[in-house]
Amino acid sequence: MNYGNSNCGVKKELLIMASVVAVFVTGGVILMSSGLLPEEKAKDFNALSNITLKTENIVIKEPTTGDNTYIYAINDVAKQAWEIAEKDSRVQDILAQTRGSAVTIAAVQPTAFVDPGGKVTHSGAGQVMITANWQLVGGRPYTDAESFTAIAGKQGESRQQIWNVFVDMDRQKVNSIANENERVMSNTLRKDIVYGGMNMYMPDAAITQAGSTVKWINESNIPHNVVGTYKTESGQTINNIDSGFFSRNESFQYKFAEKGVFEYHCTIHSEEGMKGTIIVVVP
Ligand SMILES: [Cu+2]
Repeated sequence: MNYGNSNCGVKKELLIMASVVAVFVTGGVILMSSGLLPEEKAKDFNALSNITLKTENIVIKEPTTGDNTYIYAINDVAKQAWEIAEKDSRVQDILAQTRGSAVTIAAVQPTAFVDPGGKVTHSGAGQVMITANWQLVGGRPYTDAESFTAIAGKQGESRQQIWNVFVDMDRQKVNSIANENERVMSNTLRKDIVYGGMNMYMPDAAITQAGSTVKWINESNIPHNVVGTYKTESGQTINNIDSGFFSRNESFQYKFAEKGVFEYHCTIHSEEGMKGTIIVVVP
């Protein structure tokens, strides 16, 4: 699992945002020292330019053998939202129901803000997304990566179920849980082809031979990307791969020259578990 990267992606965006905020703050300070009348100062005052987002991307649980659940929070207040949610019996029922699937739990709200004095503020609304992903090949659960050759020609089915858990941070309880319609993507599997849909890759893991070119095809109406690190057998990083975003019917391809493992995700849908693995073996 290479979720470290997905978090880095988010951090990078926030870093850019923080720099933009920093520029605004600096601008404000210059205005204040330029001898403007109080009314003029007030006109230029923008509360939003004085705060910055606080994000830590805390990993709460990494997937282990026998429990493919990944839990993370975007900051320590969102982490508390998860701690409240996990005590709720309805949430516990969902987790019992999704056992055996790849589950991603993302505590995405509240957003925390830091003012120039270092004070952290946040809203009282917490949100935790629970996403379960599972795939079938030829009608059977697809749990271990198989070679593209073995699965080619068979019917692949990728299913995704999402629950949004809304948490009242002040009252320390779950307010409501919204269950989205199950998403299904199905297609005939092909050698060295990975389908990208809403919001999953199929097959999510597959084995190819060194020297092969694997192609990702976007079959959904929204853009996706393929971002990750391709590591050789020795663990040496040989390439950071970033496809850029590609839209419906567009594709991205990459030639895997050496034995190794490529773990990747879509940066905008990783919280929904949109990730995959390509295992490269020597013929
Ligand atoms: Cu995506």
